[in-house]
Amino acid sequence: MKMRLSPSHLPATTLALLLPLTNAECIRAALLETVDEYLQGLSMGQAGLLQNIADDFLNVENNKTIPIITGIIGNILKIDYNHTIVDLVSCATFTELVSSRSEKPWVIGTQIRHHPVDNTVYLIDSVVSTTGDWFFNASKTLHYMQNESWAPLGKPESRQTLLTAADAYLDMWTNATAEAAVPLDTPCDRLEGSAYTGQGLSNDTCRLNVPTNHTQKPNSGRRYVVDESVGAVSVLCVFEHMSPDAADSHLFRLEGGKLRFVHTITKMSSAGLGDPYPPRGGSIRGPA
Ligand SMILES: *[C@@H]1O[C@H](CO)[C@@H](O)[C@H](O)[C@H]1NC(C)=O
Ligand SMILES: *[C@@H]1O[C@H](CO)[C@@H](O)[C@H](O)[C@H]1NC(C)=O
Ligand SMILES: *[C@@H]1O[C@H](CO)[C@@H](O)[C@H](O)[C@H]1NC(C)=O
Ligand SMILES: *[C@@H]1O[C@H](CO)[C@@H](O)[C@H](O)[C@H]1NC(C)=O
Ligand SMILES: *[C@@H]1O[C@H](CO)[C@@H](O)[C@H](O)[C@H]1NC(C)=O
Ligand SMILES: *[C@@H]1O[C@H](CO)[C@@H](O)[C@H](O)[C@H]1NC(C)=O
Ligand SMILES: CC(=O)N[C@H]1CO[C@H](CO)[C@@H](O)[C@@H]1O
Repeated sequence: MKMRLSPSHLPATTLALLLPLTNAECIRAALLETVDEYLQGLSMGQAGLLQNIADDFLNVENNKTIPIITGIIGNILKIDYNHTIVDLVSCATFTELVSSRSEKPWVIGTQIRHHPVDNTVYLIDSVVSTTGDWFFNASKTLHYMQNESWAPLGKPESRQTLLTAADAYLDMWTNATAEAAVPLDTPCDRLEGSAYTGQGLSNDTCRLNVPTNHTQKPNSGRRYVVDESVGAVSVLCVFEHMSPDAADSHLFRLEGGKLRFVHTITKMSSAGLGDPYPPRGGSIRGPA
């Protein structure tokens, strides 16, 4: 009788050696190469520059699954600013970019997800905003984004601290005690579309205009990208408390355990986009 080799037959020490290897095979350079190809593709209006695409690849824009060639990449963008964070646990990246000088102005937040081990791309998931969206003004957004430092921290933030802060922030619409759990102390600057809460002063606060009605709809379908080294966490979700529902991107930066920057990109009028998410089922939050 043959013995089946299942994990329960492996000694614990072997398992301990195998598990970290799974994450180690998520290769930073491969993730960044895809970001580069995506940005080049947007600059040239060509999806064909994307390599290493998985068989089960999907392109999601503003919460709707659409063929990539019918989406934003069909435009030619002059990119003024791009900024990427890297999640080596979930094998994913988040890139924010501003294109203020194209035929139409754009501010875009994109999460790109890769299969571990072979690093093929299975999901490009974007919030794409333009004129008419929440506080939209690309040149103003550009001005503020360029003024901030998102450089690596001396001491990385823990994954759990980042996820807890992001969730507490996004829970403020439904939970009266969530605000107290967000490390919102000064200085903190929120760039909401192009609206800036501060003036670059040490007393800037992100408490400005936070929700006071805690019985609204939750911000659901949260998808996370976490980069401990720069203290950043990206969350894409649906703002169901807006009418109609809106596709939303929040990017948070913590310094010393406290919220320093918040960027939001909110696509108005994405009503009727009903494609199932997440397409692969289950949570894509990754291990805390
Ligand atoms: C993205 O930003 C980097 C600097 O952070 C720059 O070197 C690169 O050229 C930019 N890419 C595009 C397509 O604009
Ligand atoms: C964007 O903001 C800038 C600076 O406040 C302003 O000069 C410009 O007119 C605005 N653009 C649009 C399209 O509203
Ligand atoms: C509300 O937020 C607080 C602080 O984060 C948390 O402890 C509590 O569990 C939350 N309540 C619900 C119902 O999620
Ligand atoms: C921050 O300080 C400036 C200058 O002292 C003041 O004008 C401003 O009102 C203060 N802002 C807040 C949010 O307290
Ligand atoms: C709070 O939001 C809920 C859901 O949208 C709404 O029914 C309620 O009237 C709001 N309460 C206040 C005080 O605005
Ligand atoms: C976004 O996708 C979720 C998950 O499938 C769906 O429940 C929701 O209705 C969609 N939201 C919008 C605004 O289309
Ligand atoms: C990183 C950066 O450029 N920060 C600047 C943003 O603007 C304030 C106020 O003008 C400056 O003090 C910062 O140095």
